Amino acid sequence: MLSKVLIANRGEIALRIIAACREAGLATVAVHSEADRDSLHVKMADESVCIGPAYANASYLNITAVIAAAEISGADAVHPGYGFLAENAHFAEIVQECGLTWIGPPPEAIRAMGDKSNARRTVIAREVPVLPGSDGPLGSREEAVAVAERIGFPVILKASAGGGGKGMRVAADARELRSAFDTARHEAERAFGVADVYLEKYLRSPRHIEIQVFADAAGKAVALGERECSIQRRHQKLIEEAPSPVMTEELRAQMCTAAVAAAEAVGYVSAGTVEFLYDEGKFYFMEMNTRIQVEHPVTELVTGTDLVLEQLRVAAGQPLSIRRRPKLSGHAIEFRVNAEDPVTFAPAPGEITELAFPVGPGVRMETHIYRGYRVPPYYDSLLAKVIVFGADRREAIRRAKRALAMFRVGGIKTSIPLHLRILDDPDFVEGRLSTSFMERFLREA
Ligand code: MV4
Repeated sequence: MLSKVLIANRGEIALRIIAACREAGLATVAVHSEADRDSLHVKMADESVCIGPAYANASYLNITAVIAAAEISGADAVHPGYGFLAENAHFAEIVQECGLTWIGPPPEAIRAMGDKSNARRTVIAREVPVLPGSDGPLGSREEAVAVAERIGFPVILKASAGGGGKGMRVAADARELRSAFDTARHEAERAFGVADVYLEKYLRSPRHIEIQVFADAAGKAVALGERECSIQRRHQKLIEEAPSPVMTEELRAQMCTAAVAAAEAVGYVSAGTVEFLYDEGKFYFMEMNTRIQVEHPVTELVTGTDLVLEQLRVAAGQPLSIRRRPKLSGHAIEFRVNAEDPVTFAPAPGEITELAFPVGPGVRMETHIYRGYRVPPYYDSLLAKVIVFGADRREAIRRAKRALAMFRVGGIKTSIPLHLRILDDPDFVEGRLSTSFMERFLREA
C-alpha cells in the first residue's frame, strides 16, 4: 500500500496528481524551486520541500535533491508527471533502489522505448506496422543512401535518442541525404550525447494519431482509444481531440491492437501512449511515450476514466479498474493555453492581474494559475488546459468557442485569441487536419 506520494513536478500536472491522491486518500508532498514558492501545488499539497534554485537543472531535474526530499518527508512513492524526470530510466531506478514506489512504467520499458530505433525494431517483431526504413541505426552515409534508394525518397533521418521532433532531417535526394547524415549525427551527439540516427520513408502531410494504453502490474495492456494531435507548431501540440475525425471502428480496433502489442513487447506497466502517423487510410508506429501525457484528459472524458487514479492503483498493486477497451462516448477537445504572444509565439511571462475562468456544461479546466500569480520565465509556458466535452464534435466546438471567450486572463498575453481563430477555420471545423495544418493556417493568417 502507498500512503504518501511525492510529486516530482510543478504547474497544472502537479495539481492534477494532488487531486487524484486526495481521492485515493493519499498524503502528498510537493517539491518546488525557489521560483515556485508561491505556487498553488505548494499550497495544495500536505507538505512541501524546496529542492533548489529556479533553473530546472538545479531543482526539478536534480535527482539528488528530489530523492532527498522524499527521504526527508517520509514519502513512500514518487509520481513524476510529464516532462522533467518522467522518462528518465536512471531516475526511475534510483527511486526504486531507495525503496520508494515508482508511479510509472518499469525502467527497462522506459529505456527500451527511449531508444527510438530499438523501439522500431522491437515493435516490428510484434507485427506492428512501421514505415519502410533502416533496421536499426545507420553505420555510414553510404548505408543511408543505399536504404533510401531501396525505399525511395523523400526520407527522414531521426536521432535514436531523440523523440518529439528533436534532431530530425528530411532529405529529398542522395545529395541532400549525404549532408543531412553528418548534420543529423552532429546534432544528435550534441543534444543527446548519442550520435546514432536511423531513417524512414518521409510522409509530407500525415495525421498524428496516438493510442492511450494502460497496463496492469502483470503487464496485461488495454487500449483506451485514440487522440488526434495533428495541430502542432514546432512539435508543441496546441489542440488535441478524441475521437479522431477520421476514425472508424475497424481502424480503431486495428490501431488499438497494434498499440497493445507495442506495450506488451516491452513489458509495459502503467499509463503510456503509442504514437502513430496516419496517411491515406494506413497507420505507422512512430514512438511510444512512457508517461502520463498533457492531453490525457480528452481520453478521460470520452472513456469515463481517471487515468491518474488508475496509475496510483496500479502502482499500489491493485488491479486495473479498466478491464476491456472502453467504447468512446461523445467528443472532447483540449486547448493548451500558453503564456505567449498569439502571433509571434514569443514567451510572455509576467503577473496575472485579472482572471475569470469559463464555466457551464461540458467544460473542464486544468490549471495552476490564480489572480496575482507571476508566471515565471524558467519553465514551459503552459498556463491552463481548457477541455470541452459534447455529444458530438459540433457541440464540442460550440462549447469551446463559448468557454475560450469566457476565459479572461489579464496582465499577460496568452494563446486564447489564436485558439478562437483556429475555431473559425473551415479546415478545422470540417476536421481536415494534418501535421501541416498550422503551417498553412499561419501562412494564410
Ligand atoms: C515523421 C514525419 C513524417 N514521416 N516521420 C515529428 C515528431 C517526431 N515524433 C516524429 N515526427 C515526424 N515524423 C516520418 N517517417 C513527420 C513528423 C512530423 C510530425 C509528426 C507529428 C506531429 C507533428 C509533426 C510535425 C512535423 C513533422
